[in-house]
Amino acid sequence: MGQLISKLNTLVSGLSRSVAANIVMLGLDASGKTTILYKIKLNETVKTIPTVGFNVETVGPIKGINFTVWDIGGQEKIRRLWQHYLKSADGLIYVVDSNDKDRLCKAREELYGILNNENMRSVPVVVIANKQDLPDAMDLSTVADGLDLNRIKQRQWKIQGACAKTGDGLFESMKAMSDLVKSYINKSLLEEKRDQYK
Ligand code: G3D
Ligand code: MG
Repeated sequence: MGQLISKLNTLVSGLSRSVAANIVMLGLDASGKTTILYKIKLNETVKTIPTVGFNVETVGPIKGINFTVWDIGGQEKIRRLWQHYLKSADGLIYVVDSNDKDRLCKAREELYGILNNENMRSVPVVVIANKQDLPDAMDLSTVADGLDLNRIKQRQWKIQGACAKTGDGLFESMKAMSDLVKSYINKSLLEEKRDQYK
């Protein structure tokens, strides 16, 4: 028993130094995923073209964690390919265009389609309510209600408002993801180890 606890402690203290995590960033087309990725990576607002496959970048926005962020195209015809990227996900960033009231319902359907995927088990989610700069943007509680976030029970989630063009709210989004992912990875590894020692 003592040996088990000391091994678990080593594991946890190792993890608290630095974590590498696979983050999948999804959301309907034009919600702002690619703009977010390159704002974090380069701190530049890039001219985007609709992403057909995926963009992938390793970013270290928060000390102690490196994210490999998969920004996957959101157009209807390629949405069914999303699941291939979910297998190794440690966290989901789900981007919503807060100005697109007409498709909030569609965004909700797609979100639960992803969360119900068997590979997503209890992976944590950060919802970025993007485009808060636009005058008619829905506020956070309207987006949260529209996505029915309170029905999410067996995973941790957070919603954060942002404007990808200026970068407002992106640090906070990454910080939230980093906190949730660290606790998710620690918990998964501890459970794995516990099973081994049973
Ligand atoms: P996607 O990768 O999710 O498909 P993009 O989305 O990053 O390609 O962005 C789609 C459009 O939304 C782009 O405009 C982009 O500039 C714009 N956009 C992204 N984030 C914001 C934001 O926070 N505020 C505003 N006002 N616009 C944003 P274009 O005109 O190039 O199609
Ligand atoms: Mg894109």
